[in-house]
Amino acid sequence: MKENKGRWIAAGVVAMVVGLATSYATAMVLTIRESPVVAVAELIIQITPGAIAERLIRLVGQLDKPLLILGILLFLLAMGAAAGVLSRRSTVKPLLIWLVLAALGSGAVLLQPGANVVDVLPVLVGFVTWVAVLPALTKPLLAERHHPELASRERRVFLMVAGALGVAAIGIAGAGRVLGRGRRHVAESRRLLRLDGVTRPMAPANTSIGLPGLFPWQTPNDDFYLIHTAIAVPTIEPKDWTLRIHGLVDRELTLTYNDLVERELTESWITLNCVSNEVGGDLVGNAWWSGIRIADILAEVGLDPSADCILQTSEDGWNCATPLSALTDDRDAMLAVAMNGKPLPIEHGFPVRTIVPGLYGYVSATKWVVDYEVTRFSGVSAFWTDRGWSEEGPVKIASRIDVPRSGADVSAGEVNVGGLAWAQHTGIASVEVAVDGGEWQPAELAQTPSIDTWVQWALTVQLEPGDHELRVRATDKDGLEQTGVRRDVLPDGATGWHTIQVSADD
Ligand SMILES: Nc1nc2c(c(=O)[nH]1)N[C@H]1C(S)=C(S)[C@@H](COP(=O)(O)O)O[C@H]1N2
Ligand SMILES: [Mo]
Repeated sequence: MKENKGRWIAAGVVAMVVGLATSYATAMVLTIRESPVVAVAELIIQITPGAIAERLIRLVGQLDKPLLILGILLFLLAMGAAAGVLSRRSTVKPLLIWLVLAALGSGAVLLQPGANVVDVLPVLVGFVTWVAVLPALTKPLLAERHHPELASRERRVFLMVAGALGVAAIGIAGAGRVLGRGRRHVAESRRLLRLDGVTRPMAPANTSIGLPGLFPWQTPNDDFYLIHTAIAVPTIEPKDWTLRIHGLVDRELTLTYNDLVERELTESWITLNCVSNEVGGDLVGNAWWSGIRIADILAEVGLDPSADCILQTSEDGWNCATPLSALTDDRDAMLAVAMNGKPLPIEHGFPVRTIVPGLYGYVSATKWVVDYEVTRFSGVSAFWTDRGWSEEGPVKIASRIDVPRSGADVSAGEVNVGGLAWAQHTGIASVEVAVDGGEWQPAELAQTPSIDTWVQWALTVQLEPGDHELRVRATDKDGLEQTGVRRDVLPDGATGWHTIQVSADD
């Protein structure tokens, strides 16, 4: 029997279009990013060799990006058509097409600066749509194959389903655009925001120990680790933001964004840590923060002597309790409005977050913060402490080997070893490395502007040919030596020496 391929192609193309629409709508509503198709276009631009890209751009001028996206869309429609044709004989083969495309999309999304797992959701939604829609469309076509006598009825069913889905796709994409407009507008507000007094210094030169391959002392915003429970990142316009300070205070205060940024600004280098950072892990970053000292604001509202903490709440309902002592002593605990000289990135808490040197983020660094309740630890419960994490969260002393990487092959003889060490708000006094459990050898330390940042360290060790184990430990400025006892991140941060294996060749 001669079958009309056209409708199978149409089925695949419609499934593709509906999937692109749901994926686009998800990106608009849940994320602050463009659709995955744009991520793929950006990846292609990135990996296209410069000379070719230049020639192409000269050829098509300003149209390079729209043309690239059009090309990707045409390619996707062709893939949809192929999936439709393949579904005549197989249910697995079209699935493979969807899988490969979803993998490519996820890869492109995750390679974007500052990408988060949530940013993959649009790809996932598109994939599920493809998988669900294609069989719905091919069902009448299959029915027609088995019951030729019903052909004209099934043909009508097919046309109706395809038409309805096409219309739905337009509706979904349009609705996503409208719903997502508010979110996207915040990105624009942030871009246009000018913050008087926010400076953007270079990392002081003496903070670098000068060993190639080390992580930079200053972490760029795009590389800064991200931890939050919110699925859709809160998007708050500065003009709509307020912080209510209440509870055990003499005078309740509600600050607007302008009230806040009109105050005197404090700026400092502060390293932020996640309590979930494993030994040797990278959930830690160092930035130049600009904000308003919390201690000054608390002095204004007047604290009841019985209070011992502030229950901080963010716009998305996440909360944590922070000891008042850390908010009122001489450290630079601040309501931060800028990170590395730029308004806070949306994912990092725009427009205002708390930063407290020396405390893990889960007990202090509330992003999108909107409420401070001055209260007592005995009466509060907060997101992570309800889940078994410790009420107190001072950062533990830690050190990490970044060069060489664990498992690396190095040349025997003199080998440069280096990394980072931190003990925020106490400071690092010394770092030592031991080879194969031998004597601890002192490393050289770079400088730091304060005790609130990590420090780069390096030394040269002698390695005989063969396999070796390197470990590092630090000592803080109070004389506390980092313990070698291995402890899990739960309930109050990991301990233990970072230990790596290297192999030295002749
Ligand atoms: N609103 C909100 N703020 C939050 C969190 C969160 O889940 N929601 N996570 C905290 C944790 S556990 C850490 S380690 C830091 C991480 O900050 P970053 O994502 O800017 O690196 O934010 C803190 N602030
Ligand atoms: Mo964290």
